[in-house]
Amino acid sequence: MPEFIQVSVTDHVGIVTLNRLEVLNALNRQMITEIAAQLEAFDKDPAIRVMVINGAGRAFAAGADIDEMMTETPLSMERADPFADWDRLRRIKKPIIASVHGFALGGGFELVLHCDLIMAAETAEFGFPEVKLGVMPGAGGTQLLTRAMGRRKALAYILLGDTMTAQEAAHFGVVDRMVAEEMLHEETIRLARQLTKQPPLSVRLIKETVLRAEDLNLDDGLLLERKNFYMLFDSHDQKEGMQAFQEKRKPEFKGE
Ligand code: CO8
Repeated sequence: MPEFIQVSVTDHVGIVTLNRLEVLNALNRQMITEIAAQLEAFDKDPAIRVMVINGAGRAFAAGADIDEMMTETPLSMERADPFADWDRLRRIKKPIIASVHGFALGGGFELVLHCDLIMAAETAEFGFPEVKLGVMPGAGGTQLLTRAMGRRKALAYILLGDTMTAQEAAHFGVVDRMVAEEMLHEETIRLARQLTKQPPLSVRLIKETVLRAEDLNLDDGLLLERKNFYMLFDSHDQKEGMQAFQEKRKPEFKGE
């Protein structure tokens, strides 16, 4: 049984809730291991089509656990390899929605940036305060924020350690949707349900192809897109989707 997260399932949506209320869901190593293991389990489960990560209490997550981190040395981290679990997050094939209220700082913001869609309450605050602790982001913040908002704006936020409001994050395209806090859960589930109705194989291959677009040159990216496009013509859902169009009815996708 996981100690620092809660797990629930509703209508093909797997939900991971960060749950260390006394430290604003600060992420210790075990918690990241628990998150990675649960997302992998959802990824393998054919009944789950979309995942959500949210936070219990008054924050999403106020960063990595500073108490746990403060006695680390380069060698202790090299041996324990705390980022191996973060690498597992990047290999999840189904879409993940971050549903954020309150603080999403440091490692908490990095967890958000590992997700595919970001839904934010108006109260959400994002930032990388690591510079104020004499360190810097370490779980992908420099790379992922730069890809999300561009080099200059990302650099200013990370150098100064300033907090970004939900409104600013929405304006810069870092979050996809902003809603009133009292509507956050409902709107997140509504978005997740919308995704569960899409053909699952298309959804997985779209995620793979779009994520690779950031790393591949155009020729290789187009080649990957074409191969994945071809592959879908071997699926039930392609036949069903196109047949339903001709018969003027709603398709019933099976993920096959
Ligand atoms: N780690 C440990 N404890 C924390 C953390 C944290 N990141 N954030 C908050 N807490 C604890 C506080 O110490 C406090 O505990 P206590 O009640 O025992 O004093 C409790 O949570 C509540 O916090 P506050 O009383 O401070 O609440 P406020 O509303 O006054 O302030 C803030 C909220 C502004 C979020 C404030 O708590 C804060 O500044 N927190 C630290 C934020 C921060 O610096 N985050 C970055 C951490 S470094 C990081 O994330 C590096 C990631 C690299 C990847 C690592 C992978 C291994």
